[in-house]
Amino acid sequence: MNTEDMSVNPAVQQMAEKAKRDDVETVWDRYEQQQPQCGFGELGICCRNCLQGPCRINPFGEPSHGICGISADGIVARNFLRFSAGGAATHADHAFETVEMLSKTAEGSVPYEIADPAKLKAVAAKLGVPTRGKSVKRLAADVAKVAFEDFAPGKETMRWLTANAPEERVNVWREAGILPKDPDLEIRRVMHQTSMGVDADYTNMVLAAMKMGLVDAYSGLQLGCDVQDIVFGTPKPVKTQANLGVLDEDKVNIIVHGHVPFLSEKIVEWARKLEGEAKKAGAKGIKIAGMCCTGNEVLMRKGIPSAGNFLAQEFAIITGAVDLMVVDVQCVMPSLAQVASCYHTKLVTTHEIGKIPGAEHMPFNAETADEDAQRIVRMGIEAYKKRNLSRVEIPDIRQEMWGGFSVEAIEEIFGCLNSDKSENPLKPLVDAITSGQITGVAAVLGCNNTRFKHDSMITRIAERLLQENILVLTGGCAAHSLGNTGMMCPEGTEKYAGESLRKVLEAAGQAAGLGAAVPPVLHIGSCVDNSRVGALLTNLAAAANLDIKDLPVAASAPELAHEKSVAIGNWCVALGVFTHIGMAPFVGGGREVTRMLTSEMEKLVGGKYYVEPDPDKAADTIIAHIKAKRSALGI
Ligand code: BF8
Ligand code: SF4
Repeated sequence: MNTEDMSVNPAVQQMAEKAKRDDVETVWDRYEQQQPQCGFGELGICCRNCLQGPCRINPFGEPSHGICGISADGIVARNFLRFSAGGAATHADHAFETVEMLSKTAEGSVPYEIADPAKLKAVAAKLGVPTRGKSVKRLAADVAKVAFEDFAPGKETMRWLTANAPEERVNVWREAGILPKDPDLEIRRVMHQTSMGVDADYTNMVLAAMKMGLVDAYSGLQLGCDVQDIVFGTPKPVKTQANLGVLDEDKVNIIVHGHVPFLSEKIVEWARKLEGEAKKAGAKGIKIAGMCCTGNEVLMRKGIPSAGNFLAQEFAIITGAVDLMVVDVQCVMPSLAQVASCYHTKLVTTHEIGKIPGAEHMPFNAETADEDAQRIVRMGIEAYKKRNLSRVEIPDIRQEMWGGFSVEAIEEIFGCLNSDKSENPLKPLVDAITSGQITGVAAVLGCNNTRFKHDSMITRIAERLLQENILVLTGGCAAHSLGNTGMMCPEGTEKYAGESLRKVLEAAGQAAGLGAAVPPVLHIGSCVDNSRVGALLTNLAAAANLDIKDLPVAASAPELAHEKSVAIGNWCVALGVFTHIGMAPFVGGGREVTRMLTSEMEKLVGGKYYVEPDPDKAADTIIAHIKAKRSALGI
């Protein structure tokens, strides 16, 4: 494949050329080896849920049913439901780990502190946990207890759900029968429901998939994000840099990659403390750069630069300048071991469920977090000594990028435009939307996927939305894409925002004392931080006295790949949001399932999926949707 067809990012293109010269196999080689990909799988009409299979349906005739008698829609819905449960399980498990950490932090048995007692109090208040007279640690223990109870049986639904979702939504979900009881029960139930000879009713299974979206959102995203903010701090605007050019030829380069920030926070801390050792080894210091969602976590709170997203991970190592890459869980390509073996790069896995043959496994324990992080940083310094300078080529491409736009930060910034400070901080944003200065709000989120030229869909859609004066929120891998283009810094406001959006962002930046315009694409963080999108929409709807489903807003995961992105998409639909995705999540072989997801759901919950692989057509439709919502409101 021509390197220009792989990515819109010139730094990745340059490294793809180097990969060819260095004779390193990359994701794009394996993509080509997989062509043509299985048509049955793509349509979602193959089943191997029992040993009589695999069964497959002929979309044009016979066989029209599996051996057990299930229909095409039944198979498609069953696969879609299991896929959604996979996503919900990853986020719920991530969040559970953060709650264990919070509980241990409260006990004082791990070397972490509560960085944000104000957030702890706010979360406690939201949950109805009494705060008065309690020490920070006592309150943290009480909040952790409520979180653990959310994973236990015996209640109508999770407290994190009722504390965060608008009451109107909770009633809609209860009515639709999709209110989840607790994550462990619901995920277990889906595995049961989708086993052979249980559910054959596609409607029942599509609704259960929506329920998985709610499990994902409230026992995964919102819970994980809240706890991480409590322990590490709620993000505030921060300026950093993006793209492979952030790697430093003169320093020990360590990349933190994966999702759960407990280890990466410690690596950042110890990299600073061990600078002296790096200098003794002949380097000018230690450079930490972030990849994927761990990258977003340390960018949002510590201003650590972004090296790249999912499809850039191999190309970072191909620079020959990465001394160590440390990973935990999710979206870590197993091929990294193979790529690292072509250079001096040390690949370290740290999680008991995320081992890779060829990588060094170094278990990370909360109790010994400091020792573990030191060991890993020192391994990076050792590896630096073996760097082969003749193999090093770092693209001279980097871009200013801002992060740190938590809901708290967004409210603080726009609240500065209020002349009466007792007004709702989002009133200026609501006013700008009502007057038409801002057409609406869209979240452009999610992964990379080899079906699309890397970052091409994400960047084009965001560019089109900004031209139409639509404020864009971003997170996950999409944030790295948009950071690289320059849409996430004040110059991006000048270059990409439509005129009336630009004026609002300039005024807000000035009022908030940022010294520059607010960027037109706001980085809300990692994928668990997508809860911030839900929270902002909830608060916007409250400030406007409307339901979320009536707001001029949309969500888009243009290059979605992971099961998590589908679980999140289901939540967006259930929230009442028009949700664009760049490809059908293996449901095309089920006509009725497709109809439910792309049309019927709207009647039930107010949101629906919209599938479109062409970025300009997708942008046209998202813009038309937002404008239609405006018309319906008479604005
Ligand atoms: O949680 S956007 S490829 S890195 S799944 Fe993965 Fe997708 Fe990237 Fe983070 Ni999110
Ligand atoms: Fe075939 Fe039914 Fe078994 Fe699936 S569950 S493999 S469709 S017999």
